[in-house]
Amino acid sequence: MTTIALLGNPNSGKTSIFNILTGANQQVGNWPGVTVERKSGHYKKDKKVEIQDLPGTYSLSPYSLEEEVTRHYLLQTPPDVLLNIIDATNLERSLYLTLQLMDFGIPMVLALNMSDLTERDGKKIDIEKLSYSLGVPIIATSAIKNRGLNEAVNIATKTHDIAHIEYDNRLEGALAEIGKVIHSSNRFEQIKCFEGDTLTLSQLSHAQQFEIKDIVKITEKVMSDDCESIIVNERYDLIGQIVQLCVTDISNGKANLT
Ligand code: GDP
Ligand code: K
Ligand code: MG
Repeated sequence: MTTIALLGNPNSGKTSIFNILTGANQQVGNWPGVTVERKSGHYKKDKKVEIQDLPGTYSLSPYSLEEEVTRHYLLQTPPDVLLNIIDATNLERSLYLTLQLMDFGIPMVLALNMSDLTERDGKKIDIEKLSYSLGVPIIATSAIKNRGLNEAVNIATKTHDIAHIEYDNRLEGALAEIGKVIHSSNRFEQIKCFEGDTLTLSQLSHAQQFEIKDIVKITEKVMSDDCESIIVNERYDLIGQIVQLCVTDISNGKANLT
Protein backbone atom coordinates (compact mmCIF):
# COMPACT_ATOMS: atom_id res chain seq x y z
CA MET A 1 0.00 0.00 0.00
CA THR A 2 1.27 3.46 -0.94
CA THR A 3 -0.33 6.54 0.56
CA ILE A 4 -0.26 9.73 -1.47
CA ALA A 5 -1.41 12.91 0.27
CA LEU A 6 -2.85 15.76 -1.82
CA LEU A 7 -1.91 19.21 -0.57
CA GLY A 8 -2.32 22.66 -2.00
CA ASN A 9 -3.68 26.17 -1.60
CA PRO A 10 -7.46 26.62 -1.67
CA ASN A 11 -8.75 26.61 -5.29
CA SER A 12 -5.67 24.90 -6.69
CA GLY A 13 -7.88 22.09 -8.03
CA LYS A 14 -7.43 19.57 -5.24
CA THR A 15 -11.05 18.43 -5.07
CA SER A 16 -11.29 18.13 -8.85
CA ILE A 17 -8.13 16.01 -8.92
CA PHE A 18 -9.19 13.89 -5.95
CA ASN A 19 -12.51 13.13 -7.64
CA ILE A 20 -10.90 12.16 -10.94
CA LEU A 21 -8.32 9.93 -9.26
CA THR A 22 -10.67 8.15 -6.86
CA GLY A 23 -14.02 8.24 -8.72
CA ALA A 24 -16.62 6.60 -6.52
CA ASN A 25 -14.03 4.98 -4.23
CA GLN A 26 -14.25 7.67 -1.56
CA GLN A 27 -14.68 7.72 2.19
CA VAL A 28 -15.75 10.97 3.78
CA GLY A 29 -15.55 11.65 7.52
CA ASN A 30 -13.98 14.08 9.95
CA TRP A 31 -10.46 14.44 11.29
CA PRO A 32 -10.25 13.17 14.90
CA GLY A 33 -11.71 15.62 17.39
CA VAL A 34 -12.45 18.42 14.93
CA THR A 35 -15.15 19.29 12.42
CA VAL A 36 -12.80 19.47 9.47
CA GLU A 37 -13.82 17.17 6.65
CA ARG A 38 -11.55 14.22 5.95
CA LYS A 39 -11.67 12.53 2.56
CA SER A 40 -9.66 9.57 1.42
CA GLY A 41 -10.04 7.04 -1.36
CA HIS A 42 -8.37 4.43 -3.48
CA TYR A 43 -6.82 5.23 -6.81
CA LYS A 44 -9.22 4.04 -9.52
CA LYS A 45 -6.46 2.35 -11.55
CA ASP A 46 -4.62 0.72 -8.66
CA LYS A 47 -6.41 -0.07 -5.41
CA LYS A 48 -3.07 -0.47 -3.61
CA VAL A 49 -2.64 3.30 -3.84
CA GLU A 50 -4.51 5.28 -1.22
CA ILE A 51 -5.15 8.98 -1.83
CA GLN A 52 -5.56 11.22 1.18
CA ASP A 53 -7.10 14.64 0.60
CA LEU A 54 -5.93 17.31 3.05
CA PRO A 55 -7.56 20.67 3.80
CA GLY A 56 -6.54 23.52 1.47
CA THR A 57 -4.10 25.87 3.25
CA TYR A 58 -1.67 28.68 2.51
CA SER A 59 0.56 28.01 5.47
CA LEU A 60 1.23 25.56 8.29
CA SER A 61 1.68 28.07 11.07
CA PRO A 62 -0.97 27.01 12.39
CA TYR A 63 -3.36 29.96 12.20
CA SER A 64 -6.44 27.82 11.57
CA LEU A 65 -7.94 24.43 12.34
CA GLU A 66 -7.22 23.33 8.76
CA GLU A 67 -3.53 24.15 9.14
CA GLU A 68 -3.38 22.41 12.49
CA VAL A 69 -4.96 19.24 11.08
CA THR A 70 -2.55 19.23 8.15
CA ARG A 71 0.52 19.88 10.27
CA HIS A 72 -0.44 17.21 12.81
CA TYR A 73 -1.03 14.68 10.02
CA LEU A 74 2.33 15.39 8.35
CA LEU A 75 4.24 15.12 11.65
CA GLN A 76 2.44 12.19 13.26
CA THR A 77 1.35 9.96 10.37
CA PRO A 78 3.38 11.04 7.34
CA PRO A 79 2.25 9.65 4.00
CA ASP A 80 4.70 7.91 1.65
CA VAL A 81 4.66 10.85 -0.71
CA LEU A 82 3.16 14.33 -1.01
CA LEU A 83 1.45 15.37 -4.22
CA ASN A 84 1.53 19.14 -3.97
CA ILE A 85 -1.10 20.67 -6.27
CA ILE A 86 0.09 24.02 -7.57
CA ASP A 87 -1.97 26.63 -9.39
CA ALA A 88 0.28 27.44 -12.35
CA THR A 89 -1.44 30.83 -12.74
CA ASN A 90 -0.46 31.72 -9.16
CA LEU A 91 3.04 30.33 -8.95
CA GLU A 92 4.60 32.59 -6.29
CA ARG A 93 1.87 32.05 -3.77
CA SER A 94 1.76 28.30 -4.43
CA LEU A 95 5.51 27.90 -4.01
CA TYR A 96 5.35 29.48 -0.58
CA LEU A 97 3.42 26.44 0.65
CA THR A 98 5.71 24.14 -1.35
CA LEU A 99 8.79 25.41 0.50
CA GLN A 100 7.05 24.83 3.82
CA LEU A 101 6.04 21.31 2.81
CA MET A 102 9.60 20.50 1.81
CA ASP A 103 10.70 21.07 5.40
CA PHE A 104 8.90 17.90 6.51
CA GLY A 105 11.39 15.66 4.73
CA ILE A 106 8.72 13.63 2.95
CA PRO A 107 9.22 12.64 -0.73
CA MET A 108 7.32 15.09 -2.89
CA VAL A 109 5.99 15.52 -6.42
CA LEU A 110 4.43 18.69 -7.84
CA ALA A 111 1.36 18.76 -10.06
CA LEU A 112 1.49 22.04 -11.96
CA ASN A 113 -2.29 22.28 -12.32
CA MET A 114 -4.31 24.78 -14.39
CA SER A 115 -1.55 24.34 -16.95
CA ASP A 116 -4.25 24.86 -19.63
CA LEU A 117 -4.47 28.51 -18.52
CA THR A 118 -0.85 29.68 -18.45
CA GLU A 119 -0.58 30.49 -22.14
CA ARG A 120 -3.82 32.47 -21.98
CA ASP A 121 -2.07 34.53 -19.29
CA GLY A 122 0.88 35.11 -21.63
CA LYS A 123 3.26 33.04 -19.54
CA LYS A 124 5.44 30.07 -20.21
CA ILE A 125 6.77 28.00 -17.33
CA ASP A 126 9.92 25.97 -17.95
CA ILE A 127 9.03 22.79 -16.05
CA GLU A 128 12.46 21.25 -16.37
CA LYS A 129 14.14 24.28 -14.81
CA LEU A 130 11.49 24.51 -12.11
CA SER A 131 11.97 20.84 -11.27
CA TYR A 132 15.74 21.27 -11.17
CA SER A 133 15.52 24.39 -8.97
CA LEU A 134 13.37 22.68 -6.38
CA GLY A 135 14.82 19.19 -6.70
CA VAL A 136 11.41 17.55 -7.12
CA PRO A 137 9.62 15.90 -10.08
CA ILE A 138 6.95 18.13 -11.68
CA ILE A 139 4.12 17.11 -13.99
CA ALA A 140 1.93 19.60 -15.85
CA THR A 141 -1.71 18.76 -15.16
CA SER A 142 -5.16 20.02 -16.03
CA ALA A 143 -8.03 18.68 -13.98
CA ILE A 144 -10.53 20.28 -16.33
CA LYS A 145 -9.05 18.55 -19.38
CA ASN A 146 -8.11 15.42 -17.42
CA ARG A 147 -4.47 15.72 -18.45
CA GLY A 148 -1.35 14.52 -16.65
CA LEU A 149 -3.12 13.14 -13.58
CA ASN A 150 -2.34 9.44 -14.02
CA GLU A 151 1.24 10.33 -14.85
CA ALA A 152 1.43 12.38 -11.64
CA VAL A 153 0.26 9.39 -9.58
CA ASN A 154 2.66 7.03 -11.39
CA ILE A 155 5.62 9.30 -10.71
CA ALA A 156 4.50 9.84 -7.11
CA THR A 157 4.45 6.10 -6.40
CA LYS A 158 8.04 5.87 -7.69
CA THR A 159 9.44 8.90 -5.88
CA HIS A 160 11.51 8.19 -2.77
CA ASP A 161 14.02 11.03 -2.80
CA ILE A 162 13.79 13.83 -0.29
CA ALA A 163 14.64 17.26 -1.66
CA HIS A 164 16.66 19.79 0.33
CA ILE A 165 16.67 23.54 0.02
CA GLU A 166 19.35 25.81 1.40
CA TYR A 167 18.83 29.29 2.72
CA ASP A 168 21.40 31.90 3.85
CA ASN A 169 24.42 30.30 5.58
CA ARG A 170 23.76 32.21 8.78
CA LEU A 171 20.22 30.85 8.99
CA GLU A 172 21.39 27.34 8.07
CA GLY A 173 23.96 27.56 10.88
CA ALA A 174 21.28 28.56 13.39
CA LEU A 175 18.97 25.74 12.29
CA ALA A 176 21.80 23.20 12.67
CA GLU A 177 22.47 24.49 16.20
CA ILE A 178 18.78 24.27 17.08
CA GLY A 179 18.76 20.72 15.69
CA LYS A 180 21.46 19.80 18.22
CA VAL A 181 19.53 21.39 21.09
CA ILE A 182 16.28 19.56 20.29
CA HIS A 183 17.99 16.37 19.06
CA SER A 184 16.04 16.49 15.82
CA SER A 185 17.02 16.63 12.19
CA ASN A 186 13.41 17.54 11.30
CA ARG A 187 13.75 20.85 9.50
CA PHE A 188 10.12 21.81 10.08
CA GLU A 189 10.62 21.58 13.85
CA GLN A 190 13.93 23.46 13.68
CA ILE A 191 12.33 26.31 11.72
CA LYS A 192 9.33 26.40 14.04
CA CYS A 193 11.69 26.72 17.03
CA PHE A 194 13.56 29.50 15.24
CA GLU A 195 10.29 31.34 14.55
CA GLY A 196 9.30 31.05 18.21
CA ASP A 197 6.26 28.87 17.49
CA THR A 198 4.58 28.42 20.88
CA LEU A 199 3.17 24.97 20.12
CA THR A 200 6.63 23.59 19.29
CA LEU A 201 8.48 25.40 22.08
CA SER A 202 5.96 24.28 24.72
CA GLN A 203 7.10 20.69 24.20
CA LEU A 204 10.70 21.54 25.16
CA SER A 205 12.44 21.93 28.53
CA HIS A 206 13.19 25.39 29.91
CA ALA A 207 16.91 24.80 29.35
CA GLN A 208 16.29 24.01 25.68
CA GLN A 209 14.07 27.06 25.28
CA PHE A 210 16.82 29.25 26.75
CA GLU A 211 19.46 27.85 24.41
CA ILE A 212 17.19 28.40 21.41
CA LYS A 213 16.46 31.97 22.50
CA ASP A 214 20.20 32.65 22.52
CA ILE A 215 20.74 31.18 19.06
CA VAL A 216 17.83 33.21 17.68
CA LYS A 217 19.01 36.43 19.33
CA ILE A 218 22.47 36.13 17.81
CA THR A 219 21.10 35.30 14.35
CA GLU A 220 18.66 38.22 14.48
CA LYS A 221 21.59 40.47 15.27
CA VAL A 222 23.88 39.24 12.49
CA MET A 223 21.02 39.25 9.95
CA SER A 224 19.59 42.58 11.22
CA ASP A 225 16.02 41.31 11.18
CA ASP A 226 13.51 39.57 13.43
CA CYS A 227 13.20 35.80 13.36
CA GLU A 228 9.85 35.57 11.57
CA SER A 229 10.86 38.07 8.88
CA ILE A 230 14.12 36.20 8.33
CA ILE A 231 12.23 33.03 7.39
CA VAL A 232 9.58 34.82 5.28
CA ASN A 233 12.24 36.82 3.39
CA GLU A 234 14.44 33.80 2.75
CA ARG A 235 11.46 31.96 1.24
CA TYR A 236 10.32 34.88 -0.91
CA ASP A 237 13.89 35.60 -2.08
CA LEU A 238 14.28 32.01 -3.22
CA ILE A 239 10.86 32.02 -4.90
CA GLY A 240 11.74 35.26 -6.67
CA GLN A 241 14.93 33.73 -8.05
CA ILE A 242 13.12 30.58 -9.14
CA VAL A 243 10.33 32.49 -10.89
CA GLN A 244 12.82 34.69 -12.69
CA LEU A 245 14.65 31.61 -13.91
CA CYS A 246 11.60 29.56 -14.92
CA VAL A 247 8.84 31.92 -16.08
CA THR A 248 8.93 33.70 -19.42
CA ASP A 249 6.52 36.43 -20.50
CA ILE A 250 5.26 35.47 -23.97
CA SER A 251 2.55 38.12 -24.26
CA ASN A 252 2.65 40.58 -27.21
CA GLY A 253 4.62 38.01 -29.17
CA LYS A 254 7.77 39.08 -27.37
CA ALA A 255 9.75 36.80 -25.10
CA ASN A 256 10.87 38.83 -22.10
CA LEU A 257 11.99 37.54 -18.78
CA THR A 258 9.59 38.62 -16.05
P1 GDP B 1 -9.76 23.12 -4.45
O1 GDP B 1 -10.26 24.29 -3.69
O2 GDP B 1 -8.28 23.04 -4.42
O3 GDP B 1 -10.40 21.84 -4.03
O4 GDP B 1 -10.11 23.38 -5.99
P2 GDP B 1 -11.34 22.85 -6.87
O5 GDP B 1 -11.10 21.46 -7.33
O6 GDP B 1 -12.61 23.10 -6.14
O7 GDP B 1 -11.19 23.80 -8.13
C1 GDP B 1 -11.36 25.20 -8.05
C2 GDP B 1 -11.87 25.72 -9.39
O8 GDP B 1 -10.86 25.56 -10.39
C3 GDP B 1 -13.08 24.96 -9.91
O9 GDP B 1 -13.92 25.88 -10.56
C4 GDP B 1 -12.48 23.98 -10.91
O10 GDP B 1 -13.38 23.62 -11.92
C5 GDP B 1 -11.32 24.77 -11.48
N1 GDP B 1 -10.19 23.92 -11.92
C6 GDP B 1 -9.60 22.91 -11.24
N2 GDP B 1 -8.58 22.39 -11.95
C7 GDP B 1 -8.50 23.10 -13.10
C8 GDP B 1 -7.62 23.07 -14.25
O11 GDP B 1 -6.67 22.27 -14.36
N3 GDP B 1 -7.85 23.99 -15.23
C9 GDP B 1 -8.85 24.91 -15.14
N4 GDP B 1 -8.99 25.75 -16.16
N5 GDP B 1 -9.68 24.97 -14.09
C10 GDP B 1 -9.52 24.09 -13.07
K1 K C 1 -13.01 25.38 -3.53
MG1 MG D 1 -11.58 21.47 -2.30
